[in-house]
Amino acid sequence: MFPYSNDVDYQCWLNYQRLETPSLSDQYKEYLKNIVINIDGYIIDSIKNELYYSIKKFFNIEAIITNKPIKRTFTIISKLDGGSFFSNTIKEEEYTSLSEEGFLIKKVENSTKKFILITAKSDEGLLYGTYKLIQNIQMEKPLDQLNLLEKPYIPLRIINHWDNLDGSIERGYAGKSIFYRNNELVDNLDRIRDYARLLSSIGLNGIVLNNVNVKSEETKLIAERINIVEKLYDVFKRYGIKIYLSVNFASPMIIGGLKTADPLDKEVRKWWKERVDFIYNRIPDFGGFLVKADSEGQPGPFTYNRTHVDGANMLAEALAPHGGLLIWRAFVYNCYQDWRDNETDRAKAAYDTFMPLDGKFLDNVIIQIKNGPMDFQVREPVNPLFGGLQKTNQILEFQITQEYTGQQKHLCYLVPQWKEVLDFDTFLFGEGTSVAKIVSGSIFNSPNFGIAGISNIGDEINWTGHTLAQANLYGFGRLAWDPSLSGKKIIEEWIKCTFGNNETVLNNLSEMMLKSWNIYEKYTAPLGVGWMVNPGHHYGPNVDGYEYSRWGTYHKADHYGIGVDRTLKSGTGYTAQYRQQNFEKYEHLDSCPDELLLFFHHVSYIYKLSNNKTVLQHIYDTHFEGVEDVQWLIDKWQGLERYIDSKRYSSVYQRLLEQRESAKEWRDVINSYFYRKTMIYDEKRRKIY
Ligand code: GCV
Repeated sequence: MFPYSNDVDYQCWLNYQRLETPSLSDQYKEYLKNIVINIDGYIIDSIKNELYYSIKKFFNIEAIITNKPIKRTFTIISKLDGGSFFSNTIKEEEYTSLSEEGFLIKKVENSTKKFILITAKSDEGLLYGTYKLIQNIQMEKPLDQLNLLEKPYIPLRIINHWDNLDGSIERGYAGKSIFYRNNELVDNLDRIRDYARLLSSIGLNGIVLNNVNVKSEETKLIAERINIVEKLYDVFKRYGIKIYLSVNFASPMIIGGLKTADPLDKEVRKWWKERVDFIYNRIPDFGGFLVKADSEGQPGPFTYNRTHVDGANMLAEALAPHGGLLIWRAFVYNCYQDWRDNETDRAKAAYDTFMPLDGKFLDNVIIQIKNGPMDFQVREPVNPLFGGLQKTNQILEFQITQEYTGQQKHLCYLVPQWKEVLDFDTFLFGEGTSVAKIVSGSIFNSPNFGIAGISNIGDEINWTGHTLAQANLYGFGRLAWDPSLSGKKIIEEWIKCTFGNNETVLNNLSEMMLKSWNIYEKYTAPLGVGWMVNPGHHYGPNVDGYEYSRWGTYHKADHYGIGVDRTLKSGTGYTAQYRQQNFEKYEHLDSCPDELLLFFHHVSYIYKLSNNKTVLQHIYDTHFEGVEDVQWLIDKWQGLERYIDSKRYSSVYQRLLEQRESAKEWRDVINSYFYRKTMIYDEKRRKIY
């Protein structure tokens, strides 16, 4: 029986603490003593285990699980078609509005019995409903209000792992892989099972098991090392999570002995078909492939003068008979490109590559698009492919792992950033075509749309290194399920389930979390310009550190001004990739939002922002404020010392101290760089090092 470790930090939001209100605890307990489950299956077994375990932890009782009620009061988990006994308690409209993965939770009372009902059309729906009921208990929601109908807004909700078989994780900041060690699967799979529990408790339904940069050992996962995948499949399927693999486009050459990987070559096509048949023979519910092609050294169809359509469709054809999906990343750019002509612009690459291909991909191909046009910077505009593509399935890709946002040493709750992306109006089909709406697939009438997040977990006992970074994993799942949830609502849920229902903790911590992205932004690269990090590992300040800057600094700072002119009028023309309303907004200085000013425009340091401050004074001020704000975070956290167990308290505290030192370094490096460039004093005459 789980969990693999009893450490409270390990349990994350599933730590099932005793309720603080005894009367409510008694009410719930009455219903949960007898659990009625009248169906079988491996997902159903997971439901039974989770209920049994949580009830034991919440109430210190052993629930009796039966297939018929043995008491007058009970909780029943049953499919919608599960018999007449409760069917007249469900209204017609409830029945029709439940989707395949949705669920209904109700409290029912009549003269002979009282029960909580969890019902759904699928086992997955029942599992999600079970976690919801458990969450309601943990959040001490009154039992009387128990009447919930939920369904996910976005069909594909996938976590991506950049784990390698040797146990390393690309851009991982919380230890090694929980899956692999020394080119083998780890021996004990219990921790992986607990990870599956965490993922399905927030409604995720897919996982990519290996890094998109696929090296030779990982290439064998679709051949002689398939047993590793099979074992992982056996864990994840029990939690309704489909598995996907990243594949190397040159696999036919690396492991197939062919002389080419040309997607139009007959032998290559046959080879992939046989590989896919082989996989489905072993893993009947296999989700499909994820491919990074022609990007950062990965092979792709360009080698053979073929297009991304040729490459993606070839793989999709092999997967289609099995219902598999081919997810192809739009993160395609030439990192060696010479941008001195002022038109060449990395930000334009994804749109330039994929827009001409719109409508040419097969139905089971999905283009996975990073939230911004560059690479997960602290602030970027929304990728214009959202709002561009009209006839192509799309997945939105977020980075949960904090590569550019403090590497889980800094506190940076990313949900507010993701919300801005999801709420962004692309104007694709007129006003109101938000990114969330696009990736829900509803306007395209297709289930092959979704959201993906690069995982932030590793084998550190608390999964994410920084305890508070658990909230990013939690928030990613919750937003994927329901993008209309606010950052505040999500963080409050997370705090209650992770730390309990104490008011002071809830207030202080939610304020800290909600401000943290903004604080991080203040002391790092200003006004949306991005980068300014050390090359390679991407931690800490380095104003000219962009690794592909052989053609000049990325931010184009000189003595007079800073920023990248991406306007149509005088710059790279990137602004023209947006629909008219957004084009107008970004093209013109007076309408461009301050926070993205330097992403879109090159301006003088004395250019005035909307608050009447000059760009330079803004840089100075925000960098001083950023450090002060980190001190504020520390003070707030110190105010919680007596409410939080010492282990979690002190590990977060240590990281906040590290954040303060790093923020000071950022402040000093950035401010002195711009002071030396401009020789313009800080108006407040603060000391600039
Ligand atoms: C997996 C960025 C990261 C790389 C990552 C790449 C990608 O460039 O620095 O580590 O590679 O994005 O998303 O493919």
